[in-house]
Amino acid sequence: MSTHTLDEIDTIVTGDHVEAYRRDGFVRVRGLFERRDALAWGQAALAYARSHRDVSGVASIFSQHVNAWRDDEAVAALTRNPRVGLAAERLAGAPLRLWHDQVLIKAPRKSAATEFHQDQPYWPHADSPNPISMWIALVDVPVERGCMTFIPGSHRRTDLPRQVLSDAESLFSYCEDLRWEPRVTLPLRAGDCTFHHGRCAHMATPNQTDEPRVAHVVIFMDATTVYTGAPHIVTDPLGLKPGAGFPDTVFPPVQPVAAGAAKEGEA
Ligand SMILES: O=C(O)CCC(=O)C(=O)O
Repeated sequence: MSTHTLDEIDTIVTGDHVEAYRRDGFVRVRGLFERRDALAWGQAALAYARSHRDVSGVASIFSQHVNAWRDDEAVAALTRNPRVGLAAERLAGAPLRLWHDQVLIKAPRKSAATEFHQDQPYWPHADSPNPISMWIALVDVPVERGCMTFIPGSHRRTDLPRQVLSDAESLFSYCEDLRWEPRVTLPLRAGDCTFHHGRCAHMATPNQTDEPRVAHVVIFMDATTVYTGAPHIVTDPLGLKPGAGFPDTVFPPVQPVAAGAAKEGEA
């Protein structure tokens, strides 16, 4: 895999990125991974998706494979890559733990838009003010293939109920003001990524091309997040107690690593 060291996180995820993320609730980071590595992970993600059940319930929008890192070594090498957690913590400015990962594929030509929504209302989390998702392009993702669009500043709307990502009106029915805010659409090359806060409203365009859109999303929550007991595909089988923290085995904390202490592949 690539030759970047962890020292380079501070040069890849710059102070400007941190400022933009905290102001807008999202940011694009170019070249977090080498293109050839991202494309190889794309092949691994497609192979994983072919042999595992789609849990999305919205196959016309995307297929979704949750917690792939737990049973696929190649996917785990991306989800658990030290650069991913370090970049997320640098942007969030708080200690984090993994919530889950997901392979999201929009099928060629026949996928619909993922409509505007915030993520956090879907999750059984309390006391988690800094949730952050890394959405990494494992193929080139121009606008025509299903890249992400964000509403700057919408992460401050922490009062909204769960919105339906198959309904273009859902978010705006709860918050008409957001309809009139600017929208920022961010095409990505393979190896680029966007980070977004769990309350930042976002959508993704349909895939109108002949190639699948392959994205890998790694989602973090505050290390101190508490389980609410609300239903969720990730926590339902685990028998967690409402009010308890999340166990490290399934939701590992981002490991603090001293600058220069580890190189790629050594974590
Ligand atoms: O990739 C998509 O279509 C939507 C992704 C999304 O909603 C997310 O990562 O939170």
